[in-house]
Amino acid sequence: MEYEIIRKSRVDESDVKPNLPDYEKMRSEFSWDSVRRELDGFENGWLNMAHESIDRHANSALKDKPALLWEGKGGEEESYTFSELKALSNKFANALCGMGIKKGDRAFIFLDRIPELYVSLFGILKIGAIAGPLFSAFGNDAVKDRMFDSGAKVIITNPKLKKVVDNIKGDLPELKHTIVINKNNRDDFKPGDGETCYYSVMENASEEFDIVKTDEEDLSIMHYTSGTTGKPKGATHAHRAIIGQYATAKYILDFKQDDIYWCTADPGWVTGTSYGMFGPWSNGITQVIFEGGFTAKNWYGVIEKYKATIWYTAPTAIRMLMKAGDAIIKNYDMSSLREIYSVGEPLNPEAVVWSNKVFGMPFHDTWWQTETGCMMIANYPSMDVKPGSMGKPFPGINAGIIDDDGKDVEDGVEGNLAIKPGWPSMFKTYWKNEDLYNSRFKNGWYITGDRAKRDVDGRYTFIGRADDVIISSGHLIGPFEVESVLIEHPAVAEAAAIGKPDKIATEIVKAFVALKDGYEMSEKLNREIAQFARKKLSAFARPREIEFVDSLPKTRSGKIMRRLLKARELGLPEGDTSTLEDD
Ligand code: 6R9
Repeated sequence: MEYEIIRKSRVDESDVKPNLPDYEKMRSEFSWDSVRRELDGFENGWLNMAHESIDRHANSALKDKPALLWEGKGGEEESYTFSELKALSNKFANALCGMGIKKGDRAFIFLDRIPELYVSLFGILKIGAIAGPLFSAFGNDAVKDRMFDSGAKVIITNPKLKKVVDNIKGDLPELKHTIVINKNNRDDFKPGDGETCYYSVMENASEEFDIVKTDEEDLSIMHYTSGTTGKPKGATHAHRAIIGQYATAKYILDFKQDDIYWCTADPGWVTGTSYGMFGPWSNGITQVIFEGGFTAKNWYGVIEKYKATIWYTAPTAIRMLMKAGDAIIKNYDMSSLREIYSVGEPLNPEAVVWSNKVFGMPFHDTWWQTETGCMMIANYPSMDVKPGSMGKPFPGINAGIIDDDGKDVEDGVEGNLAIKPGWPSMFKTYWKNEDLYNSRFKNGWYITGDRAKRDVDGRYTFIGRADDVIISSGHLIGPFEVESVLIEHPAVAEAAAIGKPDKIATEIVKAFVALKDGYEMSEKLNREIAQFARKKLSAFARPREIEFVDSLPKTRSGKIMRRLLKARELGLPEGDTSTLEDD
């Protein structure tokens, strides 16, 4: 189905001038070297992500500007300026040094979204150690695998989550220190063997610290990403990542100094660090951190209360907001919003059209990966939005669509989405897995593992993960195309499509569908949805089977786990499920 292009107000008619007013012009003039010059590293002769994000502003006129506005699960509120974050992260850096943690050591963070998570992470970067943020919802095995693989020396956690650490520390010979943040009950923690009370060490630590003069190639942060098989792998970044994060946040998220930004992602997911810490803070922006969970009321409440101007979220959440209905939005004042963005999964065109209707602005889709470190393809505030399109490559990024031999394909033809190496945020390695890292490069391209096509106007359309693509009667079908049609049906909240082996067609499309509140699963509704899809999809792409489910299996970053649905359907081993959301 063709969606109408959403016309953005012309640059010269709006009161807020976009940082990237003219895409083509910017593309022709862009240089990463000039971006470097906007940061301190160029002059310093060393580059450190914590310096660029925090200290650079703490040493400037922005020192008393709030960097972090925190709202806790129980409605508690705290606010930290750039100079406060500098002093606290300096203290934590001193505390780590006191414990013998050194440059290159791995330090993991296993916490809810509390301010101390951010303080710890910047403290780790300041001593040149490598930060490994984990989702607080991880269980024993997920934490153990990551800590073991990375050989982490220290973990920072809270009294509740420490139980997980206690369960697994016998299997972690390299783990020497557990730092416990007993935020809600500061006097009530008696450290055991190898344990340190965060508040005691912080109290005694100095606020002065000389940041370790890291080279831009020194390692800074690692995120474990799940593959289809085997254990998750540690995609590890260097300090140079900040250059890409700073530039993309400036030109895509389009920050202005008085913006209030809210990124809904947890730092266990790369979005929660690249754009929940480094992107906004390297630009000196105030951001809201909301510890609480998702409900439509909570989220609209955060936007209203903090008068958020820029909002970065993910399709799963957007679909849940759509499911909650339009009426509830009228109870909140959303007028502060200026631009809204999405990442993590294909953004259904329906969701873009919906946002334009209810918020008066379309979600801007952005495409990138843990490995790319920063946004690669995006919709820009100055550009019209074509629902269903991921947008155009960031100036300074060369993207391509190539066939399996590594050759360019023509516009409009599906192929492998690839990026020319050399951008500053490109990952440096998979931890202790150089072969796998090398296998991601071919013919001078980094192969993303996603399939896509470039339209004649230079916009990219997502087809699917190469692993998820369905082959039916010789045709390649992207699950996203099928799913997007299904969710246009009024009863459908979310959908996932997989290929089910078939003697004649190789595979047929099977869809799993979760219904919106107020709809009952029935044979009749099943047939109705099948008919609805049949009208809008080609004969190969229409789902031959539709199964109703209460919800779809997703990762903690909200990605539908199609491979898990497929494994379950076929009775095959489920593979790595450590990121499966189970609440
Ligand atoms: C940032 C992040 C990366 C994979 C990526 C792709 C999917 C991300 C997308 C998208 C369609 C978008 N993905 N953004 N698919 N449209 N705008 O999500 O990193 O967790 O490593 O996942 O997510 O399949 O390859 P990560």
